[in-house]
Amino acid sequence: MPGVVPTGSDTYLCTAFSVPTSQDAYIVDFIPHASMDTVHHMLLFGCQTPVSTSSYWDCGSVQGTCEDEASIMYAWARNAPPTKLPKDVGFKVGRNSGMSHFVLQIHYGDVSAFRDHHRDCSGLTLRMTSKPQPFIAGIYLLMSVDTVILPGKIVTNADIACDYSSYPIYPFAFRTHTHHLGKVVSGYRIRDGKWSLIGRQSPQLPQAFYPANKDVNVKYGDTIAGRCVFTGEGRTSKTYIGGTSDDEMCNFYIMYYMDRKHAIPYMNCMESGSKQLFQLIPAEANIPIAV
Ligand code: IYT
Ligand code: CU
Ligand code: CU
Repeated sequence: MPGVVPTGSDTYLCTAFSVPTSQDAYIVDFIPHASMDTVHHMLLFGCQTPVSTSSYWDCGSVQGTCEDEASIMYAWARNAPPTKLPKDVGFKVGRNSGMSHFVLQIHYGDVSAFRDHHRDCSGLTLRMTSKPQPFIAGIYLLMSVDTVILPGKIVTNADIACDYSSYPIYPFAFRTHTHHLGKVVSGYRIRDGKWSLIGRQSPQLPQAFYPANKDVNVKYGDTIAGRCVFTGEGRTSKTYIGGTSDDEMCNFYIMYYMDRKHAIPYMNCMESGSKQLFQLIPAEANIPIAV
């Protein structure tokens, strides 16, 4: 951040910068620099066109990061260990890969530490190389687009599932995201009818990328599925998917690597899957995680 002074608690500020080369480049490491007393979380997005050309801007409202589709590449959250990319794995960036800019979003939580009006320069160092990496990192996003949570209803599941029909991916980290009503979010691979856990976490814990279950790869013919468990307790009206903190979201992000020969850096799944399929989801997916 270019020396910012957030003005109130829960301010979201964004800053953009362009990939400093015209050739392909690979991010092989992320080194966070964040003041623990003020920064609640940081997200790094890659895209072609940031929404602003200012040195920084307020990006608190819905998706105030990029004009085109933004892809998340890194998440840092207070009190969570930072994610490391495996050896020989890099995120491909640069003009050719549709990723000519980075947008860093910082959520400043408690701003009482700014009473002295000091300027904040929290951010990330990206370690990059022009050397092609054997494996390319990518993100598979499962998201619900149509969940409605009824007021007072104790349990509402948001189910998402898609058939996977590409080259093998090797998940190594996952991230969950909901707003206040999410209790647990789980992601699975289904192969020959058998459900294998990729990751499961409470979205009320810091929303960083956590290590995924290493033994679970995903290949052609598999199904990828996810479930978010919500509660409507404490609400007096219906809750829909949306951008404000009174709305909800159901996201399960899988960070994977793929052979560079046929790498696809971003994929997503927005289908709700069949009721029949989800009858076989392991019981753990319904068990809230205490926070
Ligand atoms: C409606 C919804 O679920 N939005 C999510 C997922 C999402 C992320 C990106 C949707 C789009 C994106 O381009 I990147 I379209 C969402 O907004 N998630 C938030 C962040 O904005 C990334 C999160 O913290 O996961
Ligand atoms: Cu935050
Ligand atoms: Cu959200």
